[in-house]
Amino acid sequence: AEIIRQNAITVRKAKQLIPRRHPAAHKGVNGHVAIVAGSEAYTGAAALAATGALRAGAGLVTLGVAASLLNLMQMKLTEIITRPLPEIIGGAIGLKAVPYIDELAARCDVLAIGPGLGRAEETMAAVREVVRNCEKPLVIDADGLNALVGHTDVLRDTAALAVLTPHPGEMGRLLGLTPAQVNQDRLGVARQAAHNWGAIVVLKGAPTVVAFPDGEVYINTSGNAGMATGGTGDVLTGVIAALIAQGLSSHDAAVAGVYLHGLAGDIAAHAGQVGMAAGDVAQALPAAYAGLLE
Ligand code: NPW
Ligand code: AMP
Ligand code: MG
Repeated sequence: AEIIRQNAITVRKAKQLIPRRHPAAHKGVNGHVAIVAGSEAYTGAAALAATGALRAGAGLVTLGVAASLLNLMQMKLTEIITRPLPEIIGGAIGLKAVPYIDELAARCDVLAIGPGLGRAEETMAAVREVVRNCEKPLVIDADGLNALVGHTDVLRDTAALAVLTPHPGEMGRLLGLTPAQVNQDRLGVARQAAHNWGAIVVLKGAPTVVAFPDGEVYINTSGNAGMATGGTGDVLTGVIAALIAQGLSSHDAAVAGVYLHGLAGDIAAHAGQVGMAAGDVAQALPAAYAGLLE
């Protein structure tokens, strides 16, 4: 059997990678994250992804969201810029949203797409079209990944390098495996998928594995079971996008992002693992980031 060289993502590694802020920085140099997320049932996913990006240091964050949800998101999110997108039904975006998202991505440094979008047929088609058209770094999560089931060829067709952040359920859907089968060989499964798709694969769980198309793999060492609660993955999507916006390569942003997110979870867990909420993880991000600058 092939011996796989695994790298641990240690605090030392994360400290090496985390972007330092220039004393004369302005919001422009800290990058602009575009997020396309949310639907009627899942406004929280959009809010958490946007907040994750903000709290991981993005200079600006613009959230594209179905027009009927715009006012609600404006009330929830003070610092986030909002853009209304054409929708089909139930706050789900449709194909008419594609040109608006393309234009948003063109004006931003990175596009994160997927949390809470829902699984309507036309929404899934719209996501695939956006991925095909995109020329900026991508972070694809949740229903953005569900849109790729049976269509992973779009990852080969696009000019964009994508970071995919599946949990074992989403990974299983993409590969025709059960979550248990994915978990039996997390390293091997993530590594093979990254190679086949030409994308960076962040296979979430305990522990999270990060795999690259060339076969390189990392295993995260931060995080805890308090993070096993709805919405923590949506926060991670924003975190990785924010690090790309601040100038890291998608490679380094994936590695440093999973550590930073887990460390924020560890800080939040000081108040107790049971009953921790995803918003607590987002709230702990500045302290986690500061810890990595020491
Ligand atoms: P089970 O339950 O054990 O059989 P889904 P989702 C499996 C949004 N959210 N190890 C799990 O297995 C998201 O962004 C919105 C093993 C089950 O089969 C999405 O858009 C929130 N198995 C949407 O909801 C907060 C694991 O995966 C399946 C596993 C649906 O996303 C919540 C469940 O996955 C949420 O983030 C593991 N570690 N992890 C909001 N407030 O707006 C997962 N599975 O069906 O993709 O459902 O992840 O809830
Ligand atoms: P999602 O299922 O998309 O909401 O993502 C869940 C997030 O929480 C991922 O970043 C997981 O790695 C993390 N997480 C969930 N359970 C654990 C655990 N037991 N230990 C460490 N991290 C976890
Ligand atoms: Mg998720």
